[in-house]
Amino acid sequence: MMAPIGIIMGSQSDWPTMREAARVLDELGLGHEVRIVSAHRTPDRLWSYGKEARARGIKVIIAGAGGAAHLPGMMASKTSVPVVGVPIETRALGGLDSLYSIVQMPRGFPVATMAIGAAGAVNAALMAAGILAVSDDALAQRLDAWREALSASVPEVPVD
Ligand code: RP5
Repeated sequence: MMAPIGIIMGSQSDWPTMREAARVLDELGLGHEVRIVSAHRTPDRLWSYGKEARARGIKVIIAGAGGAAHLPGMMASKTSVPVVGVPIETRALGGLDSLYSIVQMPRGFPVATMAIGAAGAVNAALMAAGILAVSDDALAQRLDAWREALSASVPEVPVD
């Protein structure tokens, strides 16, 4: 069966961050494919990925990019499949560049923009799971269990 979630990123260098999204999807038993798709270096790949995504059965796209981070927004321009954007932390500007590039979409083409870095990647996976869980009760139960396990792992008292 086709993976319902596409994780795409602008570069191999984004993978250590985006791998966090893949790990959470694995924990939730959610199928995903992973591809490097760069808005600048492989624009034709971006175009065909966006053009074919819905027909291929992709239901949510998680897109991570850093710097002049045009990938999530351009993907949202090419497909109406929901795009969740992850701003990658950058050395020069700490990821604020990525965040601003992704979040300030013009009216009509939304990108659901997460926090900068690994927390954003994890939350992108949880957001994608939440979207799919609207019409999948078994997944909703797994997502609730995941959240409960996280709550249960938080100690009441800090240790030295
Ligand atoms: C972006 O440029 C990528 O998403 C990456 O975050 C950034 C730097 O890419 P590399 O030069 O490390 O390949 O397109």
